[in-house]
Amino acid sequence: MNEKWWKNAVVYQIYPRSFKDSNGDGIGDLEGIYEKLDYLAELGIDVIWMSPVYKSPNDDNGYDISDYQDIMDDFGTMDDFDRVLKKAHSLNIKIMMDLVVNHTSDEHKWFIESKKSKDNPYHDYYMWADPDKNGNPPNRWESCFSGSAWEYVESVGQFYLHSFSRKQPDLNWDNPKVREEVFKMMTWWCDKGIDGFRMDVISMISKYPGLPDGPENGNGYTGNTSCDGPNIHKYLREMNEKVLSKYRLITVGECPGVNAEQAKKYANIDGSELDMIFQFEHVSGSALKPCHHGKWDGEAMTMPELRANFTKWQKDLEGCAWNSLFLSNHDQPRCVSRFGNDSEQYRELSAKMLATMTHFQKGTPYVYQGEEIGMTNVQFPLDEYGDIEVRNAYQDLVIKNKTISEDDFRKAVWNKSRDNARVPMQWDDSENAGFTTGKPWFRLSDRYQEINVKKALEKNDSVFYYYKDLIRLRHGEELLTEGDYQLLLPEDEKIFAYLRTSDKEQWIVVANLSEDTVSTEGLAKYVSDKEDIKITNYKDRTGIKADLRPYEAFMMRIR
Ligand code: TEU
Ligand code: CA
Repeated sequence: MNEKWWKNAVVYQIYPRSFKDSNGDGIGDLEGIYEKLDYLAELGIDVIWMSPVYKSPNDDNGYDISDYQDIMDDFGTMDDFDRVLKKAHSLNIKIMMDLVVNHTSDEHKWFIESKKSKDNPYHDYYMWADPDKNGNPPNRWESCFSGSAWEYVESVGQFYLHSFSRKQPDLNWDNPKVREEVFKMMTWWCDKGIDGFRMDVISMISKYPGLPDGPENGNGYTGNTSCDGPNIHKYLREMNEKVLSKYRLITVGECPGVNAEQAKKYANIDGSELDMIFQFEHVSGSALKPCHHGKWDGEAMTMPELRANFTKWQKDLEGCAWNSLFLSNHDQPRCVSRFGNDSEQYRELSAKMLATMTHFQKGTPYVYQGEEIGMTNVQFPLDEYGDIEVRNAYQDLVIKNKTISEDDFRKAVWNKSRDNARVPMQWDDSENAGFTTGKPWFRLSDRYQEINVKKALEKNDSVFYYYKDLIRLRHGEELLTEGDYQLLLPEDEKIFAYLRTSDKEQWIVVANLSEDTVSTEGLAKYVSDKEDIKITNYKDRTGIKADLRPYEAFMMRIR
């Protein structure tokens, strides 16, 4: 297996809490994942990115870890994890763990010690700061979950930094002991046989000395004050040298606040840091209809903006770094609702179209649980949303500062909340969509009788089988891994078309991101007598010429 095996791999993200419950407590668990590994093998994916299953008080659904080397009771035991790992490997599926080391839970033993006193040996494991002369925090930093990023602790007379919830204190990566503890823990997991790490907000681990303020209306990611700090590459190179380079892993850094130029370092093809990163420009909304209240209002990028952003990352990283390709994850609304059309008429067509335009770019594609069956956003009553990001934003924006009405906030939550992705997986049309025999921890979508795995497996032109084809093509075609990317029709308002070219062949990918029928005359010069259709979401498509119908997409060999 070549050392960069992940270049033609497809990764499937599991959010364990919402994937499959095996014991009727309404919460997804490791045994549930074990039960569904054959389903994932059928889909053809190569790697599972498993969102955190470690011990955690669940303030941020497991992204607040209190013991990195033990399993949260809700999810089962370490034996359960070992069984999942063993069966996954027997099915030639690798496991990528979620590494959350920008912060721990405040219930981690390190923090319990750290907050005891200034001279406790663990005190400098975290980011503490003295109050200013008026007793206020050292800067204006905001938490990504609303409010100040600083919490005062009487016992030490200092504030500690929490870029996220107050139960998620930021680790002090400038302390070599912290780095040593993290690398030791990573090694322990690698020696167990896991195959990689997705690194949570890894671009935030190096803070600027003196903790300078970002722009006036900053929040946890704004400016460089909390992202892409001065020692980030030193620490990632150290991690690579002491851990990553010793194993055959796949690594992806979650990098809010990192642009394409900066990404070249994080995802450098020289293998000195990480294999790839998640960038967030394409899911940060339209510059034409921007957000005014954190993430909550604003609109998705227009198609021209989206196409320009994808193309920028394709061209900028070409030859020097590697892209991840994603439209969904556990923090984002469902892509078919956000970028496609989740009506009964167009949901499947647009889900397939979005997957086509994404999967055939140059990079490693990521599929989020439920995306492969076209799961959609939901619209629940506001009090059913439990995610800390929503709860805190509601208090901050609606109750405290009254900058957005409850009605507008509800609509914003329906469009943009992370909960859209955390609605339980829809396995069949039985009660609770076959997710649990108990009371589900979070409400099911009202559409699970229409949208579920059982139905998808019984329908030979379902979104599931389309994804299975995409993955088969990704595996089988060297051109999709290494071929050059070239955007076509840069000015077109509705068509996203690009070429993938190797020295032997040339393929064209065409997607109509609109509900309109549009002409392909702009592609006339690519019509060839060698047209060989590879995949299409309309069965009767045979060549480039015919108009594109609503949400039509295809990929074709043209040379
Ligand atoms: O997310 C960081 C991050 O960028 C998210 O805050 C995301 O941009 C935002 O929620 C979108 O509204 C990581 C994890 O993926 C997220 O689940 C955790 O809550 C967060 O870090 C803290 O660990
Ligand atoms: Ca369970």
